[in-house]
Amino acid sequence: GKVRVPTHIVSSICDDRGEEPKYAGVTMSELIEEDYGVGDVISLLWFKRKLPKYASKFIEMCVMLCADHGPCVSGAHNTIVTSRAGKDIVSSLVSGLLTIGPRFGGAIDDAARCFKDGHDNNLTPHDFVEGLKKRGMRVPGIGHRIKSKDNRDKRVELLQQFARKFFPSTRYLDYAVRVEETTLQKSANLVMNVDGCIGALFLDLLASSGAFTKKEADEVVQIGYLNALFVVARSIGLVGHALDQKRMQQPLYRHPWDDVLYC
Ligand code: Q5B
Repeated sequence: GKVRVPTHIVSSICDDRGEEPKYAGVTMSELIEEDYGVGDVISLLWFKRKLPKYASKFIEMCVMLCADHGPCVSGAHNTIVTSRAGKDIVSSLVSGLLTIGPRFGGAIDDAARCFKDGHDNNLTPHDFVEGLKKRGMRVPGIGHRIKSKDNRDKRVELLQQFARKFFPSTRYLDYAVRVEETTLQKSANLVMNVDGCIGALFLDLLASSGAFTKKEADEVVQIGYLNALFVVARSIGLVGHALDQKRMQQPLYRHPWDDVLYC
């Protein structure tokens, strides 16, 4: 029979060989004619499937609501400083993106892993929180620098409202809310943050949308797809900050001496 030389790359999400490229089998023409949105494109290229309308709308909401959170957060700060140092858009963007991690914007995957573990093993919220504490871990998806019990994060409220209206089940979100009730007893700023809310709601989407088998849902959580949602979203804002500095011809940034404790 025919012997094929082994390929160096195996790729399964986008085929660009025909008359028009296809995302997971969907042609560019279908994308446009059938009114696909950015959420659908993310679904096709990341999950290799079209998700129900409410699910792609939820993905789009995550992108919209996480696109920016002002100039003071770690990512925007780095981007602003880099742009003011005269660097190009890509350098300014990546210097901001590199701050995304376990403390800032990159706690979504760990929040999903932890909430899944706590919920699926029937841990009480108290045992869940204390278990992480014993392991020297903070609860991922809980806590915020400026948000608190009396100054809730509107983004979290909007995502929760949407999910309660359209998701078939919100059992993981409900568990995360019970965890939040426990952490709020410790300190007023230990609220569910946007990372925690997206992590819990994505678990609900994976478990209840009917679009994923249990094995596929477990794989998404294990591989860690969800921090990438924050990365994609915040890239929009970071590019905005880089351009904003250039538009206003801001000079090289130098931090003031009087704001440094020299010791
Ligand atoms: N403590 C977020 O901390 C922050 C605790 C905790 C148990 C916790 C912290 C944290 C987990 C990671 C996470 C996503 C670093 C945050 C985001 C996007 C953003 C950002 C923006 C945007 C804030 C004071 C005391 C200490 C700690 C204890 C704090 N968190 N204990 N579990 N989770 N969370 N990150 O206020 O006894 O004094 O030692 O790591 O989910 O990034 O807008 O800014 O859109 O850009 O700096 O929203 O919560 O407080 O570190 O001084 O801690 O609270 O152990 O206890 P803070 P710290 P003790 S959303």
